[in-house]
Amino acid sequence: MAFFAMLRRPDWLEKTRMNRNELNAVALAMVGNGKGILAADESTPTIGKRFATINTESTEASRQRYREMLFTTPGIADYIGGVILFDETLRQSTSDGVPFAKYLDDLGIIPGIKVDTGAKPLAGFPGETVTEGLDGLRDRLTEYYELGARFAKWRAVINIGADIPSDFCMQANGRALARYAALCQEANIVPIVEPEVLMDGDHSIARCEEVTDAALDALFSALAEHKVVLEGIILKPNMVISGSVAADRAGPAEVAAATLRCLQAHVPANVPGIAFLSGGQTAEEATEHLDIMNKTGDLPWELSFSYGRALQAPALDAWQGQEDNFAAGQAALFKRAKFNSLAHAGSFDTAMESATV
Ligand code: 5MM
Repeated sequence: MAFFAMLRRPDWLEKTRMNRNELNAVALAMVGNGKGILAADESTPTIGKRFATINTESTEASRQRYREMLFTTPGIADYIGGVILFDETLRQSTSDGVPFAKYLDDLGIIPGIKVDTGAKPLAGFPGETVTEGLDGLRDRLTEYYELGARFAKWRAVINIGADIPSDFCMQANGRALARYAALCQEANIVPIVEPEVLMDGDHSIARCEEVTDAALDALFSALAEHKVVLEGIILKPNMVISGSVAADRAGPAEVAAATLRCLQAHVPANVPGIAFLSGGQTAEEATEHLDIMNKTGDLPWELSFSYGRALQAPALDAWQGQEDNFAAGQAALFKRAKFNSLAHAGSFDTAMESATV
């Protein structure tokens, strides 16, 4: 091969819009500088379930108003670097008519979009799922970029049970995540890759670690095969934690140690950021766990948060679907965002939970 032909990168990256430096800069803007991600991408059925807990009807208007409450929280941009939106929300605007994507971008918060179409039963593998949404994804990503999205999210769901997960399920989900991530990078969109090992069940923390190990192993093998540029992704994993109804649940120090052990074994140092999901932990637990991990220091990646429930549950509870509670809902979100930002820096103290913010 001629010398200059060897110097050229004859791979697909040359033929696409992808700019690896730009992807890396976006990823770091999402989770660097003590910032994290607000996962506000509940699909219509999921937000309906959340609203049902506060006896609030889920309509296009109530969903808009709730998301407006979250995004217009004064001071939120100090702690939140990215917001994951659902398709409907990306097309909505503030009450003043400013598209949410523009509103967020003007604040310095990067808008993102959930692009998977949900976890569906994996044929032939009872109790297991594979996430769908690859068909037509290239065209959807082009449209989402035009609407302002600069990152995307895809969530795979791995269930722990008596005989599950199977290796096949983890491989199938890893490959789907990798195909999604490659398509995102082609469209100059940072992919959040989320292989969620569910907390549901009575399994031990050791079992969660074993499964998370296997899920991350399958994921990073698939990402390599699909030539995904690791500098341009964000990993959104579960923490390694006991099952939600386990008899003897591991404490915060053990959760932090097991999670770091797992991540250090599987996540290459050139991944710019890891942003945890909260997965059913209380808001307080999710903050404390993140803080302990960051207090250990000397980690190769930004270790941040991409919480849905752990950021929103207190805000939803304070709001109760009532216009009079708009500011109270914002204050509740502000508190969680600030505390998680402190935890990102390893500067949180659980005593702050009872102090006024
Ligand atoms: C916010 O919830 C997200 C969307 O869920 P559905 O697709 O079920 O509507 C969800 O993917 C979320 O981004 C992650 O699971 C993290 O949220 P938690 O609540 O686990 O922090």
